[in-house]
Amino acid sequence: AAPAAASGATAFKVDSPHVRYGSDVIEADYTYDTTVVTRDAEGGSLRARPAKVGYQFRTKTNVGRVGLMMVGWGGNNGSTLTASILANKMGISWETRKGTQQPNYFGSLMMASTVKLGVDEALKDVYVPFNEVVPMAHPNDVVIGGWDINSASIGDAMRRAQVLPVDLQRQVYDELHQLKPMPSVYYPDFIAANQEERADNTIGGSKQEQLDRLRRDIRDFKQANSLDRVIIMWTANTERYADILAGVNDTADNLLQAIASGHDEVSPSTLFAVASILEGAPFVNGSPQNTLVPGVIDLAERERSFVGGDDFKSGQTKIKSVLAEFLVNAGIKPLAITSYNHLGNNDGRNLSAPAQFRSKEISKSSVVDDMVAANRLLYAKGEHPDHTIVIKYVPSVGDSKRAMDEYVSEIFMGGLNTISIYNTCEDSLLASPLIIDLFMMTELMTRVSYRTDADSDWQPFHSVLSILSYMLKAPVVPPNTPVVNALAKQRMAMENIMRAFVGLPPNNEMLLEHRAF
Ligand code: NAI
Ligand code: DG6
Repeated sequence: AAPAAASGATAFKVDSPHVRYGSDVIEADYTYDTTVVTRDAEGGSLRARPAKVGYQFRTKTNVGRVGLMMVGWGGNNGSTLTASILANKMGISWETRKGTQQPNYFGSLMMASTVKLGVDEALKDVYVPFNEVVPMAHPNDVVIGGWDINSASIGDAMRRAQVLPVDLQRQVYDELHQLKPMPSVYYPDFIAANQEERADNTIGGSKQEQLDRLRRDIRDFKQANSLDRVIIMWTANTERYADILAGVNDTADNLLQAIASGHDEVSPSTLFAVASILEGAPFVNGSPQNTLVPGVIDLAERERSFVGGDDFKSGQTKIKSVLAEFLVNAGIKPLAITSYNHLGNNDGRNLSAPAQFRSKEISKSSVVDDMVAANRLLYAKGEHPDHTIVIKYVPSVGDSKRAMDEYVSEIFMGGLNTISIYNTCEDSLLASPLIIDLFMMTELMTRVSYRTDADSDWQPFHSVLSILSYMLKAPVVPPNTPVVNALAKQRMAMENIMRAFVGLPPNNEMLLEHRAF
């Protein structure tokens, strides 16, 4: 494979009077074309009006030195990702039964997929790496750190995870053994009781003192590694849902007060989100629980800091967000989606407790809602297919998750169509590249600002990064904005917004140059 580009490389320059390359910024004038629909009267006819909005985008091109701090660093995802980045960075290959295996970034949208740039003089498509449309951080250059309630070094955590091949583990162990997670916040009530024996690396004190400590950890990590910015990623155990309580976690001020008074309903993950926001560090929640309570969103908006979530969308749900869209958009009516999982890693163990399972059940269930709601020809208002989620803990399969899905749909003239899927895969090898994509996309958004014709001040995108939706099972979006679950739409949004940053029109599949000439 071609050598990976270093941080900040772009594959092309845009030749346009609307795009300006400065010494450290790219500025682009952009016209956003939309269609505004109005209704004449109740039940009356629709009118569609093409509309244009003028935007300017400014992207800082100097990526600088960037850090990734993972909460739950010693877990399967955290240790697998750290070992894999080291292998990529050092070009470490390993022996398998089939021969020598080279490291790669397969499974990362940014690192291993391409986007169509345009057509050349011979009308042939030209593709470029996704991460070279605009300057992006490169995972090989990122400084990694983090927290875990378990004190194992990342080398020992990698061995415990039993995910990567032994010959690779052997080569990276010594370096990873030097890496020790910082102590973290442990409230036994939020994760399964079966995790208690892991908790030998915890922070004491009051909630306020813990918050102050996490903030200091972030600042110290930045300073010790001379970092320009750091992204915080929750890849720790799934927590139970926090109750949303008026006066506690419903507004920024109430949440800060609840922390100061040590209220029980503030979860560890919410404490990390608050610490990140107050330090101006973007925070992404890779687990399903409701870390981003209203008070967190309010605080992020107030501090103009970024948050994203929830729950890495790695396997079964990713397929669901493709298949459900295909079926509904083909005019086929899913009646029942039944999804079974079993897995034997520590995540599966934690999810064997009812309250933690419930968090995962919620995030896995919401994924077809927007597709169903978009088709009133198939579904009456409020109608929904049966959707059942089952997860079982089977220790012997380890990280090799099994996922079984059955889709029963109504087809032409009352017929039934049943699709069954059986998927086997190392869970952490699916999730680790998602962490890279979330990190890269979030980092990019810290360097982008925009203004519109109506507003002359440069400003960042909204604090809630819905652009991360592709990588997340239950995307959190800005208040009162639509959730998009369909995978193709989520990818298209990322691709076309990044094209807009360099003044290029959105990609579409009209192919008029081949159909109307
Ligand atoms: P894991 O159980 O191997 O790792 C979680 C780590 O978090 C453990 O080392 C644990 O000691 C630590 N931890 C727990 N509470 C903590 C706290 N308050 N502060 C710091 N560390 C804490 O789990 P794994 O497989 O790495 O997954 C991590 C999370 O990602 C889980 O919530 C899982 O549901 C979620 N996820 C995983 C996916 C996958 O495919 N692997 C996909 C989607 C989500
Ligand atoms: C069992 O469902 C364990 C979970 O952590 C999943 O592996 C994870 O949520 C990935 O789910 P999905 O549906 O994206 O494969």
